[in-house]
Order: sequence, then structure tokens, then C-alpha cells
Amino acid sequence: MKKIALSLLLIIQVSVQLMAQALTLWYDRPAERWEEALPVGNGRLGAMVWGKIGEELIQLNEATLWSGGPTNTNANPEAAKYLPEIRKALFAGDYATAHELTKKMQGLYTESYEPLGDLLIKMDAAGQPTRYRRDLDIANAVATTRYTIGGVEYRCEIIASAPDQVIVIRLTANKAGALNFVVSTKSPIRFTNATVSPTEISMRGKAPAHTDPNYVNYNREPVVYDDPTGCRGMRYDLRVRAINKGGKVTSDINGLRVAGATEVVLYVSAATSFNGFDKCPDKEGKDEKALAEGYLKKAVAKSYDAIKKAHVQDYKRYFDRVALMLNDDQVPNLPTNERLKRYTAGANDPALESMYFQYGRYLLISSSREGSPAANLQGIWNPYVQPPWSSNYTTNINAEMNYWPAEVTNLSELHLPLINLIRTLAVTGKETAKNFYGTDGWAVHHNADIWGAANPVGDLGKGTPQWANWMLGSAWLSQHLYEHYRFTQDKKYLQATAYPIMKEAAEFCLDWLVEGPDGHLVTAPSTSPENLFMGPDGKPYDVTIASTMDMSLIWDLFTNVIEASEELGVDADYRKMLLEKRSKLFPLQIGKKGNLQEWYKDYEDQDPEHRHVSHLFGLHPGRQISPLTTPELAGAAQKTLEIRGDGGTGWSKAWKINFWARLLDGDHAYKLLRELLHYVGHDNTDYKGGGTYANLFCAHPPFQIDGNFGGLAGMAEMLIQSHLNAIQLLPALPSAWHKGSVKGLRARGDYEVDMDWNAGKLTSATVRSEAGGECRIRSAVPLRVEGAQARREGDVLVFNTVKGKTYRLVRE
Ligand code: FUC
Repeated sequence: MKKIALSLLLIIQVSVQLMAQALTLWYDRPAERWEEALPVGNGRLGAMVWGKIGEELIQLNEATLWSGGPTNTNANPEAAKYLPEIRKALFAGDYATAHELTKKMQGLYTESYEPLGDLLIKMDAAGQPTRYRRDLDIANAVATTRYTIGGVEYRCEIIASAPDQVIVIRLTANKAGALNFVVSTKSPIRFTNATVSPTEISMRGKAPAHTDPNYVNYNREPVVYDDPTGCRGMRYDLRVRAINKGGKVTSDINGLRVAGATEVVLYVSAATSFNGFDKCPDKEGKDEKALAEGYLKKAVAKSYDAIKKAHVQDYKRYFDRVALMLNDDQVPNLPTNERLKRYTAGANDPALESMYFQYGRYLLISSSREGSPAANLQGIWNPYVQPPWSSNYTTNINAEMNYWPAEVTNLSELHLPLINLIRTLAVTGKETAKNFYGTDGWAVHHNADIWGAANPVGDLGKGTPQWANWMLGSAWLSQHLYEHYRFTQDKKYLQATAYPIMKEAAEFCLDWLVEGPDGHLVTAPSTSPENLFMGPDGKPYDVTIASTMDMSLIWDLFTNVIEASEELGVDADYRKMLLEKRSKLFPLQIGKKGNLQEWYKDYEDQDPEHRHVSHLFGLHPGRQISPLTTPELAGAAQKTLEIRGDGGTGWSKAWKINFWARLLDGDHAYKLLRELLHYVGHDNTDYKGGGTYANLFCAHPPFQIDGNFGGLAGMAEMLIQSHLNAIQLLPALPSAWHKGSVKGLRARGDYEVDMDWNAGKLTSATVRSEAGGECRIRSAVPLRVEGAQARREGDVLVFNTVKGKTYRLVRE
């Protein structure tokens, strides 16, 4: 008996160790570039940990710290007057005139996400370091650096705690009194340093009143600090307090000085004056000083161990909901960057793939928490004053992609920051639609920011319509409102939050649609982000009518509003009207190459391998096209993908994983997953092909977090799909994942699903029904359900479920 208990204990211990190994990114040298540093975050505060010896660098972010102030929704009062002329030109096929006139409908650029600053820890420890290791344990959300100098082991552990709203760093030496270091702070934006007490320093400053995107250069100051109106330019306050065991801590203008300590805990607190999208961050700003002090005061009353315990518990509440095991998940004993390089060269490493999956979930938990802003183009991690694409919300793919995995990978609450951003945009976007086009409802264009900027960017005509004048952001964003309902079945939310905003987006589309030359309803002007077509004169153009993407987005929105009104039992007449309008939308076309046509006419693309594949929206994330419901269109979508090829930037490859999974081709999806996990050095040598940096951040390049989230969503799509009124188990399992198990994935209808498979086939599954109701299961192998009456509808197994009950499915 004792023996059995002992060996059981051993097995548990070994598997806990294996799990820990499987879910740890580790390196045998310090980061040399930002793309090698390791991210931690609590949704609001973020840090990139370099793990340097001598002078440790921890780069900090606060998610509300943006340049600017409340957005101007009426930057171009003339815009609407061009609309009739543009439509006239388009209907006459005069694309050149339409292009020029569409530019005249542009507004201002968005603001930029700004860095908070750097925390530097200058260690005084002479000698050659040995036994170096830095790692990020994503099962617990703890980053650790350790090395030995002169026989003393130094450790630096860092966590970003959501319950305590602080970043905490614990430095230890395994020899009493061996810790000697100086902590200082600086920022690439305006700052002043001060001492608060012998053990506390502060850094205060201001974000710019305006920051231009990094690709704009008009011979003017790209970063402007002063705003005479006092309405722009957000304040921030950063505090660092040291609590030491042994030795002494003092402070002066150069920072905190620690001498002869054995352990020191640094409590890092920060806050900004951001007070909502419609408040001046300066004049009407929050008291950032009081906020930063408040978080700090509460935190320092707790020991490091107590804060860590609460942090790990809180983090695991999300993280532990899903477990994924691929094949035998053997973990090679190699640093993560080496594994990635080996994998890029062709080695198999299913444990790297499952770690990449869980890393995506780690990043979402760390960058998108209730009450914090939505994860932006870089999540919350950004060291640049002028970050790539302002690190804002690009709504023609990137912002939505960030949230594709939220529901299916069981992180539904983390979807709420995006839903909050959508609430803001429904307000600013309504003013924008009225001011720019004289329409009802709300409109969002290519970019948004924390202020709810919704106008077509481009600085009043300097941008190009190819990206700036894309009008259907509200239709795409509205899909997220409805998907949150489809997964959670939360009727109260549907009725109070989602439906009214979705309906207002439909209002915009109804006003925006016009009757086209052939009698169908069309959008005009219309673009297909960010591609160009070759016009009849052999020249490339961007503005046309009724791009496939526009029509697919409107179809999706109308369908969701129709369904939602049925679910709520409201608006019968409105529903009837929408059904009628939907039937008049310009339909999807199959082109001469057998592909799904991207444009109103069967024009050639200027770049047939363009990274955007907007016209396949109906395949993913939409539900208009599927091999199961519209085989002909699905065949055309496949042809489109073949013509586009498998190249592209990071997010483009991530999207293609999702497309191929929706085409039920697991092997092709897997090929693209492997390519997304292609090692990209920090010199970004391989621009044509996106991939993955040493820290597993997605390389567009440069770093964009969308590819991490899109890749995660794609892997989930390979394992489970539920967009077509049935839960499809293992719809696109690649032959490379011959054996495995997954626990805790979510399906629409409020189900939680576990699955095991072997030899490429499902062996068993369990479905927990959280809401009750009729459960519909589709699977490649015939299944039966234990303990419930079931019937078959074609290849779908149908059975009634009781709320809260679990059902086991086994092979027949
Ligand atoms: C879109 C893409 C670019 C980039 C940017 C943030 O405009 O076309 O590739 O991802 O967003």
C-alpha cells in the first residue's frame, strides 16, 4: 500500500515537473533586443524583462498611457458633400476621380500608445557570471532570472499582480548581505525623478499632447508636448518602494541605493490621469498621484509571498481552464530560441506547439483584463514613443484578431475590454457617421484609439483610401458583440448591451447602402483592405463599389441582428425588413479563375499574393461560406487561398490557419502554423514572411501581437468549431497531431468540451452543458452519448441537455 502511494506521489511529482517544463520559456543568456525580453502583465501594467547581468532592464507600460485627448469627430465638415460625386464617378467606372474625391473625406490620425519608462537595476557584483538562466513560467505567470557570481547565486523574480495592481520584483542572494545595487527610472517621454522617502522614489511626467504615426513625415514636429488648452497630454506617476531584509536602503536623486541586503522586494506602482475617452486627461484627469500611492500603500502592507500567492491563484483561475497535450509532448531540454530554430529547420516539437497555444492564452490574460483597455496592436508592451502603426487598434483585421481566441479558449471575461471599446466607438462613431456622411448609426474606419477615434484617418487627404477609407469597422466589431452572446447565452447582456449597439451598426449600413447599377444593394465608395485592383485602363485603383468584404460584413451583421432579435423576441417588422435587405445585397461571385471574387467586377489584383484576404471574411470569422453549407463557394474560397499562396506577414499567416481549418483541411492549417512559428531574428531579415521572435512574440515583422492571438485561435479552430449550429469535434486535426487531448475548450451554446484522440481519431469526449438545451455534435467518427436519448440528423448527433450536466460521448 505504502509502495503504491509512494509511486503515485512520484508520478504526480514527475508529471507536475514535466508540466512546468512544458510551460516554461527559458534562455541561457540575457536578452540583447526587446524581442528577446520576456513579457509580464496584469492587463493594466506591463513589463518586458531583459534578464541582464550587471544592469537589469525592465521596461514598463501602463495600458491607459496614450498621447492626445478626446477625439475630434468633426475634423472634416466638408466630407459629406463629396459623396454624391464619388458615387456618380464610381457608377460611371471613373475610378481615378473616385480615388481623388474619396481622399477628401478623410479626417485625422489616431493618437499613439506610449511607453511608461525603464526600471534599471545596477548590480554591484564583480566577477564572471556562471549558471545563467532566465525563464517565464506561463503556468504561474512568473519571470525569473538567476546567475552565480563569485560563488553567490542571485535571483530576480518578477510578477505583475492583478489583485494587487502592482508589479513586484524580488531580488535575493544566497549569501547574507551580498545584494548591492542601485534602482533608477527614466522614460522616453517627459519625466522628472524625485525621492519620496529614504525607501521610495517616484517618476512623474506627461505623455505628448499629440504623437504622429511613425510613417508620417510632413516637416512638422512628430511629437508635440504642449497644448495651451490643457485638454491633451496625459499625466502619469510611477513609484518604486524597496523593502529589504538585511543591509540598508537609501535614496537620492539617482535612485534607490541598496547596500549589504540579502533580500529586497521592489514594489512598482503606476497610474495615469486617464479619466475616460471623453474627459481631458489633464484638466479633467484623475489624480494619478493618489492612485499610484493608493495601490502602493496597500501592496507594501503585504509580503512578497502573500502577493505572489494571490497573483498565482488569480492567474490560474483563467489559465487552468484549458489543458492541451499534443502527441506525447516530449519537451527537449533546450532553450526556447534554440527549439524555435530547430523547429524552423524542420524538427518536430509538438510540445513547442502546445506551449505556443498556451502562450497565446498567457498573453491575453496578461494584456486584457476587465476594467483595462482592450489589448492594442502590441498588447500592452511597447517601448517606442512612435510605435509601429501607433500601436493603436487597426480594425480592418488586427484588433478583431486579438480577440478571436477569447471565447473558444475559455477566456470569455477577457473579451469584455474589447466590448467596452466597442461601446465607446458606438458613441464617437455615431457622431463620426453623422458628421462625415450625414448617416444614422455608428461608423468606424481603419483605426481607433483609446479616445474612440473613429474617423477615416489620413490627415485630411494625405492618406490613401486603400487603407484610410474603409468604412465597415462597426459591422466587423459588432460580430464580437454577438459572438460573446453565442458562447455565453447571456440574454441580459444581449438585450442591454449587444443588441442595441448591433442594431445601430445596422442603421449605419442601411443608410450607407445604395442601389447599384445592376439593382442590387451596394456600398460605394468601397475598398478591399488594403489591396488594389487593375482597372480597365491597366492602372491600379483602390476605390470601387461593393467589395466582397463589404458585402460579407453587412451580410454577417444583418444575420446576427436578425438572429438576436429572434432570440430576444423583439422587432419582428425590423427583422422582416433586414431579411429583405439582406436578400438584395450584391451576392458573392465566383471569378474566371474559379476563385471567390474580391471586387465588384472580375478584375485582376495588383498584388495577387497580398497579405490581406478580406474577401474570405464569410469563411472566417464569418459563417456565410463553409464546405458543409456552401460547397461551391467553399471551393472558390480554397482557390482564392491557393492563388494568394501561403506567404504573408505574421497575422496574415495566422488568418490563413483559420481559413484552412474552416475548409476542414488540418494538414494545410498545420503547414501554416509551422510557418507562423518560423524563427525571425530581431534584425527582421525575413520581411516577406512573418514568423516568431525568440520570445515567441509574433513578427509581422515588426512585433504585432495579433499573430499570437490569431495563431492561437487557428489552433483552436483545428480542434473544435461551432459556428454552424453544431459542435464539430476535431474538424481539422492534422496528421502530425496523431494523438492528444484537450480540456476546457468552449463551444457556442455555452458548452465546455474535453476530447481525447488517438491514431488521428477521436476516442472520447465530454460535453458540459452550462445553459441546458439541445446539443448538436458533428464528428468524423460515429459517436453515441451515454445517459441521454439521442437522435441522428444526417451526420449530426442530437440530444437534449440539462443545465449543469456533463455528457460523455464514446465511439460507436
Ligand atoms: C494593417 C496591415 C498591416 C499592419 C497594420 C497594423 O494595416 O495591412 O500589415 O498589420 O494593419
